[in-house]
Amino acid sequence: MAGLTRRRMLGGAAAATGGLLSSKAEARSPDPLITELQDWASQTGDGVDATPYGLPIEYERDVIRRNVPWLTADTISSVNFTPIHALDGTITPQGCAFERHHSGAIALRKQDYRLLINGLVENPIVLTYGDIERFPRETHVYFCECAANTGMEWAGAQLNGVQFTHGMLHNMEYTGVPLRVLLAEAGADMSDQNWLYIEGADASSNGRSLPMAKALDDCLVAFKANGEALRKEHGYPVRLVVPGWEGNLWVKWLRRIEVVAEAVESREETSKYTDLLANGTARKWSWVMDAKAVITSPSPQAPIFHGYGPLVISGLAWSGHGRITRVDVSLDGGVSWEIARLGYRGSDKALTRFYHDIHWNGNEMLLQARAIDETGYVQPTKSQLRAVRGENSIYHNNGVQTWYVDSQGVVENVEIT
Ligand SMILES: Nc1nc2c(c(=O)[nH]1)N[C@H]1C(S)=C(S)[C@@H](COP(=O)(O)O)O[C@H]1N2
Ligand SMILES: [Mo]
Repeated sequence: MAGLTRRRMLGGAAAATGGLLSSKAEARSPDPLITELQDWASQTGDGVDATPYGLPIEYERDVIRRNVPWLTADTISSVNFTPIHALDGTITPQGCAFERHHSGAIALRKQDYRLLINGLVENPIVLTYGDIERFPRETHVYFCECAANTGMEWAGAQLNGVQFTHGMLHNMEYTGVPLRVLLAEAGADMSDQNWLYIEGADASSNGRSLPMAKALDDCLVAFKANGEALRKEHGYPVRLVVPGWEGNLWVKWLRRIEVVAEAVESREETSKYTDLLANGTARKWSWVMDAKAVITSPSPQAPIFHGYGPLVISGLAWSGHGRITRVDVSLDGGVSWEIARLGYRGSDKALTRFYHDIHWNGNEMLLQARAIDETGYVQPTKSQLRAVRGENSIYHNNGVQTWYVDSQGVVENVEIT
């Protein structure tokens, strides 16, 4: 892509809109949508009793979770993906936030809900849903990323859509009780070397060991997401929120917390969710999701339909280590980089939206984004990652993603070697 030229408009977005877009509008007139009376203005609309709980308008019916049928043997122990190519801002609506279950999503009534805290505690306790609502609560926005997100891309470009390459990701505003408050209620031995073994009420239980320090730091026993009850598929009525750490630790339908002196080394932290390295040994306890950014539009499912001129490049960035401080965007496959504009200041362990406004003249592009977090960590390229991790991995792929844009605006998942 050496001959690739890039033209940035000096006047920025305002100049771009004033010039090219308004002249196009003139060419379209007279426009019946402006000059003629339309049905929706000559008839009345739906009454307020038509939709007691709303769904997106039918014209948005493509903005849905999708699964990849060949990935798993059945849909019970499987995953679907958030349509991040079609969303903007940072909050993921629960209705299209990815689901990952090991034994299906269970229906558990609030009145049947119990949380047992036992093990190395002075008073083992059983809490009802109503009990949990009576402890002091907090509200925070956090991203949740499955460790397997982008996992299929270790072997090279595989899936042609950011929904599938990066959509095991959601970002919600959670309301819940800090885990440390409930541990104090049970009189837990909070020594630093202790662990918690956390289980869900579903058949898989998804048991995981959590170090005491993380439990005391920022984990939440959450019962609301984006202001409303958790959806069944996200763990109704109560789930654990483990900010910045791999999604597998975010135990849904939270049933039991046992304070233990040693990690349990369950299936989900030995046979699964460990990283097989080039030398044949496996790395365990790789909990934190390292900084990562991806361009959500344009992307294979969101090609450039509007032709040449102003183009908004947009995407998401996040880090399990804290705030995103900068996102760089490249149009030429990483040869040169420009600093993107952040939607608003990055917040701790939550998705950050970025924008990069360009004037596109039909040149082919190799689009990339890379994230930098508050620790100074810079998101690696896929080759840098493979040099350290080998090629046997499934989890924790945070390499820089490349989209090839052709002169027609069609976008494809590619990899630069
Ligand atoms: N009880 C229980 N908790 C669970 C799981 C599960 O199967 N059962 N799946 C885990 C995995 S692997 C991930 S990535 C997240 C996904 O959360 P979500 O379904 O709300 O997106 O939940 C985790 N918590
Ligand atoms: Mo996961």
